[in-house]
Amino acid sequence: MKKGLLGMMTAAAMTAAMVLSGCSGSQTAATTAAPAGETKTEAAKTEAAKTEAPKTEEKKDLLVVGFSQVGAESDWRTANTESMKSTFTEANGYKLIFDDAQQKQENQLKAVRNFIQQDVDYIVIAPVTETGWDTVLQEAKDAGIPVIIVDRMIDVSDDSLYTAWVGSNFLQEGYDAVAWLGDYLKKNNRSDDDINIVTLQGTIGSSAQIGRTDGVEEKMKDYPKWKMLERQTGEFTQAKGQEVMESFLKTYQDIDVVIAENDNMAFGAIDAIKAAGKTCGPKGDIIIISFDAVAAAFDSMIAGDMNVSVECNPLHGPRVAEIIQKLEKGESVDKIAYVQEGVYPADTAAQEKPKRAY
Ligand code: GYE
Repeated sequence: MKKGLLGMMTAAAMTAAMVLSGCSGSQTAATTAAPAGETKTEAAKTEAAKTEAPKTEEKKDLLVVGFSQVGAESDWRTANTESMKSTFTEANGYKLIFDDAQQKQENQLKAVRNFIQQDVDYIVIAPVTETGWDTVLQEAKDAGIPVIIVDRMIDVSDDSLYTAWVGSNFLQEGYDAVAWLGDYLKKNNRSDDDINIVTLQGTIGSSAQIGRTDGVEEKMKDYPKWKMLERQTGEFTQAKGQEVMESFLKTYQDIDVVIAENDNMAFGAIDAIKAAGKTCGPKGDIIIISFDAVAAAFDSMIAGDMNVSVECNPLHGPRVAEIIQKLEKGESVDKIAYVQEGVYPADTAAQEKPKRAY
């Protein structure tokens, strides 16, 4: 762990220093600056580090990042974890302390407090839910440790409790799903039909659930013939998605569309539909709309089971690293940064699949 002058400052002095420097919370900005009188070129420095610096010195220079991850509930999450782990490596100048919260916010709060105790350089959180963060983030702020939020958002009373957020526009994803369905029904001359929809929601209270549910609900108002029969959470997992879909199929005889708020729940729903002797996908009875667009969703579309997946990009490792590097240099960073995403219908799947990175 790197400690310098700033690491010894009191929290109040630290806040004052950050305000004065216009830096949005880098604890270590000053500690990485070259000492006065340093004249070596970058290349010479690298060379010197290779030959002269003892191993322990190199270790000392690593930026310590504590990352509290949601869990391992989906393919998206696996890709996200992989992106973070392959970015925050010792070779790249980091020591990553990774914590899997197993989808429980209480575990995240413990992890963050642990990071504070270990006096890490940065805390990165992929939050399970939006609310409940004020107290622990105040503790991080008091300790002078910058917090970066990734993927889902947080809802805090004071925005200065985190330095930056990067992730997806989940509301837009919900809008995109409705726009796709409207077009699809039109192309299939079903615009005047009554359309019955069920939704498998993600973890209740997570931004990905809130945005996708609200986005669909808002835009559905333009389609008076569409009816949302029921929404229930499948916790973003395949097993729970299957279980909830089984119960939907028992309750409702005439489901036209399933909206699964992630691919893994859609896979579970597809299994349930097949087990009930029904069909789905472009040639089947039930339309499957999903979110994430992970590799397995493309396989499902190619197999003819899924109709569309609205992209949600999990490759946040390099994005978070870029934020940290800017903070290290004392540069300002965007408080909120959305990632650009697309919509992948089944008829594009075979062509797109080879280009996918996750
Ligand atoms: O859609 C889902 C994962 O927060 C965007 O979490 C993420 C969501 C993603 O479990 O598959």
